[in-house]
Amino acid sequence: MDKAPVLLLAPLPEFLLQPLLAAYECHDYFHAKDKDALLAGVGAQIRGIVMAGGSVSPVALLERLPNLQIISVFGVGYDGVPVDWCRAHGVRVTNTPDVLTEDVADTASALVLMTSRNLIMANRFLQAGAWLKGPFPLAHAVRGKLAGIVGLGRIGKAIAHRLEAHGMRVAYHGRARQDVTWDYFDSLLELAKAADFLIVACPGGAATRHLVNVDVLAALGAKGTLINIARGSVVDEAALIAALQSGMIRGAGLDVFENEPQVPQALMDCENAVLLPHLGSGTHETRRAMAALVVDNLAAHFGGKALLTPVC
Ligand code: 8YV
Repeated sequence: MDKAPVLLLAPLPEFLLQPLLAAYECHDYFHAKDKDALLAGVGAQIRGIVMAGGSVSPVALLERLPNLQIISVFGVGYDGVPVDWCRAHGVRVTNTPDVLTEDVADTASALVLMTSRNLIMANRFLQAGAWLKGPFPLAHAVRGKLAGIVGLGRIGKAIAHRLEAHGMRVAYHGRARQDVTWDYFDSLLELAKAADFLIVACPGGAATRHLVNVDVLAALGAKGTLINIARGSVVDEAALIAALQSGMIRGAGLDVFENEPQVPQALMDCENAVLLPHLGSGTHETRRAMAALVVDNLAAHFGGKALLTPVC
């Protein structure tokens, strides 16, 4: 049987690439020098796309793939996919939910601890030999503090449980109140005012772009720390840098950025920010489970079976 032609929009790990190469005629759009020539050559045959959570498949690209049937996202976030367009054009979309929830929540809770206890600075302090001259300055406890979670989905809930285990109080903001015991704030500004840690765990995309703006940061105030493990687009990064520089907020712990992998030097220069290279789901175990979902969803689709994790 002929292998279905598939377009790869992102660099993929070997454990995903190998099964894809075995089952499909893969065309590496991400690394292609002449992307236009690649599309002119094979665009009309392409039946599937594989992309990462942080990558984009713009309508202008999809319009050049008249036989596209499925987009399989190697990630839970599909804000890079024009889902309405896909629905209207009968293109199915899949992602990799659940398997990464615990790792991403671990990363959020690590960022809370790293920022509150100043652990990165403490590590640098020791390595620089400063301990020999005196003790490291005192930090802040998390116990009793309020974690305000923005977006109480699967990942938000997993973060809430972890932070409760650290003795924190939890409240949340989202589109709707949920059947949970944590306090609901229908106003993000009010949640930011109350919170010691404002933790962004909502989807990215147009609907949440710059949801955390200068007003929210001002409400979070000097007692507050912003944590973002969701998408850089949710936070106005320029406003955040200004807030960190001026002391408007106490600190930030970020795994995601507006223009990854570019991180503004001004942000890197902020000593009150802990910055990670989008590693929330980055463990051997989780990335392999995500890869298996990508492969299994594609196999289900091309085998005429129901998708395991359909978005649409
Ligand atoms: C990954 C992500 O970094 O799941 C997502 O939405 O952004 C991350 O888990 C990415 O998709 C893997 O390349």
